[in-house]
Amino acid sequence: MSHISPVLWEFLVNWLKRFAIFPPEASTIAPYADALYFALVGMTITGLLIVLTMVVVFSIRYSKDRHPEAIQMEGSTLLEATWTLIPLGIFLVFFVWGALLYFRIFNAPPNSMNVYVVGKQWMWKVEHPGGQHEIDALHIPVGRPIQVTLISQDVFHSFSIPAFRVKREAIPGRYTTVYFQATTPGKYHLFCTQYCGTQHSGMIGWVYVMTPEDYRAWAAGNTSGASLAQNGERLFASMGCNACHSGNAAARGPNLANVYNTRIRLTDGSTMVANEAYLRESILNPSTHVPAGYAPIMPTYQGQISEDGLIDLVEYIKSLDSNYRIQQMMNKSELSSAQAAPVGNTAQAQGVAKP
Ligand code: HEC
Ligand SMILES: [Cu+2]
Repeated sequence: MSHISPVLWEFLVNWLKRFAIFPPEASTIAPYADALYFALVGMTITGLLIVLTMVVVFSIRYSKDRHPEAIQMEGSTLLEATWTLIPLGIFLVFFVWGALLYFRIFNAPPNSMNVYVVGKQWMWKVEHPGGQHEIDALHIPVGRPIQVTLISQDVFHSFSIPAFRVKREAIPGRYTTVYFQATTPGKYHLFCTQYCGTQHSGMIGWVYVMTPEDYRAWAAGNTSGASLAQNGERLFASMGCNACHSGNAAARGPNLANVYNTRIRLTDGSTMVANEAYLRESILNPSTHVPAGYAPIMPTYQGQISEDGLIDLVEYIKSLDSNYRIQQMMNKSELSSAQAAPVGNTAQAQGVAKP
């Protein structure tokens, strides 16, 4: 590119960087998303050039001067089959490619760290299972799969981290999830990309990707004293849930230990996996799916528990599951063993990530 003036070149490079037309690739899926994007752009430009060339060439070659007498063609099956099957083949390649990428983006690996994000006019509230809370900021360790469980407290929002090539709707009344694994420590934009009211443009924040040792120091320095599960346990007692869910054989409600992520058989014979969404729904609308062998006597808690409270309860019920507890412990010890060897720079530990 040396034949371009160095000033112009510098300007172009800076413009591309500053205006974030092309944000950095900072997650494991970013290069894959970009590859698909460029292939689509490339295919579109190729199609455009083919059509343009034909328009120009044909309008010269078959102009009235050269061909005063029109020749009528009654169609050609071969031609039509060709221009149908070739694009069909091309589009199917993109369909399969896109679908594979989609599954990759939306199926978090089972060892992911969980983070809850509640969207509300006009901020992102982040809750870590360890009890760390933040607003318009998300601190995560590099190189670990992170699963974000999203919900909105009011209108539709959209959780977007361009550098990770990740975007997912935050919907009122329903959990959605998105997963990513950051590859480079640094500070990245977090946006709401769904117009959600007058101050929508202010619904922005930063994602801080930290080395495991910095992250551990941050997590230790920012606990609110109680984990989400501990808050949930308190709420469970104060709302009287344990009156029916005591775990005793005589209890009127099902035992909630080890229900998380298991397949529940319902009274109508169907089954459902007791994921976060199922647990939340069971608290708000217990009659919508009644487990087999139980009477629909649980009262609805609609309007009585905030989204934050529901997250606490869900985390508490999850913490009753031994597999989930083991996973949490493994996540923790993996982070701490990464910390054991080199002594981390504590100046970076407060979340002042490198640019
Ligand atoms: C009056 C007794 C009662 C109270 C109080 C009660 N539950 Fe329930 N709960 C039940 C019964 C009975 C079922 C199963 C039938 C149904 O879903 O309606 C159930 C089902 C559930 C389920 C689904 C479990 C599964 O195996 O599918 C969850 C989760 C749950 N309750 C959580 C709670 C929470 C959290 C509270 C407190 C905010 C609570 N319950 C309060 C009786 C109760
Ligand atoms: Cu928004």
